[in-house]
Amino acid sequence: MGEMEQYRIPNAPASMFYIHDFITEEQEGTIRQSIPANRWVSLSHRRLQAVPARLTATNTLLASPLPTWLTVPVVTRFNDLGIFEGSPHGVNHCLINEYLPAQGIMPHEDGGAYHPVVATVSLGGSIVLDVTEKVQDAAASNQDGAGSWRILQEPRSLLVTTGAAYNDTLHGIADVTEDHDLNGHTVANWSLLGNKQFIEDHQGRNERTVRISLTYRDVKKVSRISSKLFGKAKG
Ligand SMILES: O=C(O)CCC(=O)C(=O)O
Repeated sequence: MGEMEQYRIPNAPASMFYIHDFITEEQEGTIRQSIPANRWVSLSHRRLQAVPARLTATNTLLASPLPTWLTVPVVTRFNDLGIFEGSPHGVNHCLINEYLPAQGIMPHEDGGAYHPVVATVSLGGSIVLDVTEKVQDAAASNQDGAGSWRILQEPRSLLVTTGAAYNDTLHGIADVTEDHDLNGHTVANWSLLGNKQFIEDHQGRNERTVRISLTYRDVKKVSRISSKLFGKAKG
């Protein structure tokens, strides 16, 4: 991942990387139009689709290739940058989340079902991801004293989370209509943003609009059964 070093977020847990304008507006539009309208699963606070499928109860992926609109150009560029270098299968799964204003996701970790690299491409509006150190002391009932960082994810950007950032932190998105107090002191990836002027012009505020995230991962446990059943096995 040598080329990635320039994108490392300096004030965040090791190792998080941020690339603004990872895809073009045209590519963003093409991906948004390709998301199937009839595959959304609605949760109480957002809707999502798992591609190619949800994991089974034993966190196994029934193998099936990702559609081209999810892999070109995004996964091709991951490969050029070595983002999933050393992962067992490379990218084999993508979770698509859609957030309306005032929708978010509770602090959580992605856990052991995946190789510890997650690469998130953002489409639509900007959003703040809150990253918090996991409290190690089992007796502690809250996150008091834990380190926390705010990552601003702009449209068309890429955020890569790996290493200790993957293993030792929780991430979540507040269910607000506006993120505020955004500046060089409060946003860990401020120096890497594509358009900090926009935030400055809005007095450090980001008004939420519809945002879609594509979170690419490598699921560790893969079953080839579905590929064989549907005649897609490559050997
Ligand atoms: O939408 C995002 O950027 C975060 C998604 C997420 O945390 C997840 O899918 O586990």
